[in-house]
Parts: sequence; structure tokens; C-alpha cells
Amino acid sequence: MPQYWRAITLGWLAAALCAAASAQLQPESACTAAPAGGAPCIYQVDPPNWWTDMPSPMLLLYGRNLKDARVAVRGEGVSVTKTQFSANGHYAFVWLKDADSRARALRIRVETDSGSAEIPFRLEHRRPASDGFQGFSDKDVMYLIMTDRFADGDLANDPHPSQLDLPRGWHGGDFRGIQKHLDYLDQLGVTTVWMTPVYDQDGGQQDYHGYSATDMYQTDPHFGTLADLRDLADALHRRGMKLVLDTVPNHVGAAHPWATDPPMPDWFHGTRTDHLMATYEFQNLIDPHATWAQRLGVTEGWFANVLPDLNQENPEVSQYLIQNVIWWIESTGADGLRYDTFPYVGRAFWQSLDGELKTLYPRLTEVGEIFHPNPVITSFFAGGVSHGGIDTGLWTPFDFPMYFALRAALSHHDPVAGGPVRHDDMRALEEVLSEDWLYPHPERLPIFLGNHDTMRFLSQPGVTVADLKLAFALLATLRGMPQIYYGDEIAMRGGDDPDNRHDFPGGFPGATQNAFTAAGRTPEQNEVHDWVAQLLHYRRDHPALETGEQQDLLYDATAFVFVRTADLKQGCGSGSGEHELVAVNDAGQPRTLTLDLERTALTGCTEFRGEIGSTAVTNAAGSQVTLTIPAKQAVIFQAQ
Ligand SMILES: [Ca+2]
Ligand SMILES: [Ca+2]
Repeated sequence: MPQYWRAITLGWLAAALCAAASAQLQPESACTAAPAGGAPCIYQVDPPNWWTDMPSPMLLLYGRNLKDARVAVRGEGVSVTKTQFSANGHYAFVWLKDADSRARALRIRVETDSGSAEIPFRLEHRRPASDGFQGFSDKDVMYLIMTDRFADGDLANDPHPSQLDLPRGWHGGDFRGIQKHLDYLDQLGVTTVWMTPVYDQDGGQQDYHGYSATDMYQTDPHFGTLADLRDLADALHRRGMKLVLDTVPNHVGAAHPWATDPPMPDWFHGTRTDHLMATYEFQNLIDPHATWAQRLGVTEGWFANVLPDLNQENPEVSQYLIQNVIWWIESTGADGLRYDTFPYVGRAFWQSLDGELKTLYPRLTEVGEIFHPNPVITSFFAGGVSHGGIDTGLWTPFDFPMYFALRAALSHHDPVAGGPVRHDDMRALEEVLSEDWLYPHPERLPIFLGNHDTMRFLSQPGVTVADLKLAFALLATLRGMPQIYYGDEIAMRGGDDPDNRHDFPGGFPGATQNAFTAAGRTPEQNEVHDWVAQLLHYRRDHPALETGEQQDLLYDATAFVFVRTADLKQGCGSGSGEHELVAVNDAGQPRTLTLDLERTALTGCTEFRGEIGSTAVTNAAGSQVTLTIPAKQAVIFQAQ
């Protein structure tokens, strides 16, 4: 190579390197210190990367001196179609258009008469469709983990000094801690892990729960890195297990930078100093005669009067949130979503989100939190039906009415007002099940005994370990998908928040016992754990209990008897599928129950073999069967 060519090449290379070096985000402190009217400065871009073969993204740039900047992209096949700026120049919205499908690095140049800035941005190839995105269903068993309280797998990300003694402090649980205990969950019979939100909470002293995001595009460092989260997702997938991410599009944390400096004047419903306080009157959303003021109290109020309520009716807010959901799914291969505070967000947003997700992830499923005892209310939010001209598309709500019924039935405390349950005994179950016609898909309903917002099942007044075991038998056999709150399977106790969020024994430094192992568990813990494992394994081996139809044969104050089978119209006989007969006796003495089999799903059945809790006595004669169920026992029979 001639000398002068080499000099030109090196000179060009140096210039290119120099330009490349300048294409980077600046520290936030450097931008906030930049003089007004100076050169543009950029410290953050949401989303931090995107993918080809997806709807082209809207970027939100954070910085200073961005107002009315000229924005251009260096990189083939990508153009800027639109820009928009906050009046104070702290934010720029940039809409990109990606004309081809190549993964590539871009440089986004932002220029004003005072200077310019450049930032890098990557478009990646999407994950193969087989790499996650599986969706959960009634074939699964979901386990809710409060990440900070399950297991500490990385002491390096713990707070210093330790906050283990603070009931509302950060205890140090993390993604690696969950990954370390997948054997425990797998062996218990869990197939799907639902984690509380992973968003950055900026170390907020009481924000270990994850519902007060300060940056929706970062994991909280206490939980671990995005790479740690991906490792956990991959480890779950290698076992055939699934990951469900908790998704919070209703609000951000009070400490989010937007709270004092929103990207648009109507980014939130109201402002920090002038907003509605959220009401919890979901019936106002359903009542055709409610006032708009009554409805807006739910959808536009600030949760607990402190959490800034995002304005999903603003198209840019809606697009920001939808992209954010997609970003977490594509970044991790998550299989499903749990939507927080579902009724507090307008239906139109849910419909838009669902439309995008169904296109990108056709197998992904979602469950929405509608905390209410009445199926008339909870079913209103389910997908598959239009109300007010809008179908939310939601795969399923949680079965909160069944949660209330199970508690009323087994604690013998007055049922919660506002639901269909009138009894405080076994009849409460049928009172809820009889309303299943309200749901397009009652078989999808996740059923549960409690969660991170409720007193532990075992701490309700008067509830015993025997009651907990009956509740687990119902959880494993009733229609729907069982969902377990971490620690209930080892008989953990605890009152209202924060007493219901104790550390899983054995997951944290200094623990006096290790309940992850049989040897480390107390006899009582093993009794409940082994019962739950036995039920879940039996359920997995008998698909009628997962996906079968259900017919309720007998219900009174102390007994509930039902059958699960693939097709109720097929009685016993050659070629008919399995018939799982479940009988629960909540009485303090044995019950002898006689069932008439004619014109039931058990027509033609003559043999009843006890499979679980099989000390029961059966006597089939003619078209009747008599079952004797011991005191406070649940028995599963196979009928033939
Ligand atoms: Ca930790
Ligand atoms: Ca809202």
C-alpha cells in the first residue's frame, strides 16, 4: 500500500473511531449540569434496543437542550418519520421506520444550532418462536414468588447494612436465589413461576415489592441484572417450566423522575398536586347508569393517592407502555404476564395491548388482577366479550370470587359482602361455581388460597392445618389452574402485609432451618408439603383433573362432591375417559354420603377406587354408591 494511502486510511479510521467514541449516552449528571441553550445532551433512551420484524419503535430520549432538534439516523434502511419534544427540552420522542430485517447498529444524531449529540442504538434479530412465549393454561401449576423474600442467591447485591430485620426492608432475595431452588419447585409439582415485578425501584426503602417503578427498562439491582433474569428464564425453559412476568401499566412509583418532570403535560391523569384519589368501586365501571365521575375515580385516580396514574388515553403513553411490555417479553422469552390493578386502566388500552401481543406472541397468555368477590364484576373484564364496544382480550381474570369462597367455607367466617356467597361452609363453593356461565372461559381461571396482598390462609382465625390440607385438595382438583403463594405449601403463617411476606425459611443468611429440604422441614411442614406434592403429581398424571369438565354431585354444609372427566356426557363404559370423583368432608366426624348415579356424569359407573386419601369405604349397589369419608378428609376416587 502506498504511503499516502495508508495515511489517508489511518486518518479516516481515526475520524471514524472518534465519531464512534462520541456516540454514547452521557451521565445523567453531565446532562442536568449542561447550561440551558447549550448543545444537546442525552443520558437515556427508552427502549434501550429494539428488534427487526416488529412494529417500528417510538423512542423516548431523556436529556437537555433537545427541543426542536433535528434528528437523523445513521444506518441503512432506517429513517425518522416524526419527532416531538417536551417544552422544557428534557425529552424527545423519535419515531423510527425500519425498512428491512437486518440486525444492525445505528447511530442517532440529534442536532440543534448550538451543537449535536449522538447515541448508539441496536436493532436485533428476534428470538426464535420456540424460545419461550409458551403461555400458561389449566395444565399448569403457578407459584407466586415475592422475589425479595424467597431466596438470596447473590449476597453481593444485598443492601448494606442488612435490612433483614426490617419487615418492609429489602431482604436480599433475587433471580439467582429463585434459580437455585428450581429443583424444589419442580419436585413440588410447580410448572410456572410468577415473580413480583422486576422493574428498578431505585432502592426505595419500602419498595422491595416491585410495584413502584422508577425505571421500567431496568431490573432492580437488588434482584440482579437482565442477564440474571435471562438465565433464570432459560433455566426454567430447560426444565419445561414457564416464566410469568408481573406487569404494571397503571402507575409508576412516586419517586419516578416523570412524577416531577413528565414528558408531556398529560402524561399522567392529573399532577402530583392536583389529582383524583383512586376509588375501588369497580361496579361503577359495569353499571350502565354510573356517572363518568364515578368511573374516572377508578381509572384515573392515583392508587393509594400516591402512585402517579399513567394516562393510557394519551397515544404516546399507550405506545410507550405497549413497547415496554413487548421489550420484557422479547428480552426474556417470558411465557405469560400477570397484569396488576387491571380495572384501574381503561379497556381501550388493554384491547390495544392485546392486539399487539396476539400478533407477536400468539401462544402467550395473561391473567388480570380484579380483586373482587363477585363474578359479575370479575367476568366483566375477561376477554372474549365486548362491553362498551371493547373486548379487553384478556386471557383470564384471577378467580378472586373462589378465593373468597374457599376462605369463607373453611374458616367458617362470614363471607365478604358484595359477592354471591351467602354461606360460611362448603355450600359457598357451589355458590361461586354456579356463576361460571358469566365467563367465556371459566376453565382458565387461576384459583388460589391467598397471595401477597392477603393474610396467610393458615392465619385466619380458627383455621387449622387440616383445613389448609382440605383447601389444597380443592385447589388441585376444582376446574381452573392452581396457583400457590410461596410458603403456603409449608404451612407458613402471617397476618396482613407485611406479616404475610416473611422470608422462605432457608433462603437467607442466618436462617435457623432450611425448609427447601425434607430433612430441614418440621413434621408439620413436611405433612403439608408432601400432601401438596402428592396432589399435584396426581393431578399431572390424570388430565381429567387438569382439563376435564366438572359436574357437582353433592353439596351441603360439610361435604362437597364433584366429578371431573373429559366429556360429562360419557358415563362409565367401554372407551369412556377417566372419571375422577372428588369428595371433601369438612365435618369433625366421618360422613357417609349416598350418591344417585342415574342421569349424572357417573351413569354406569360401578367401581370406585380410592386413589388419594384412600382410607375411605365405598359400596356401589345398583345405581347408587355410598362413600364413607373420614373426618376432615378429602378423597379422590377413580370411577369405572
Ligand atoms: Ca441478594
Ligand atoms: Ca389508572
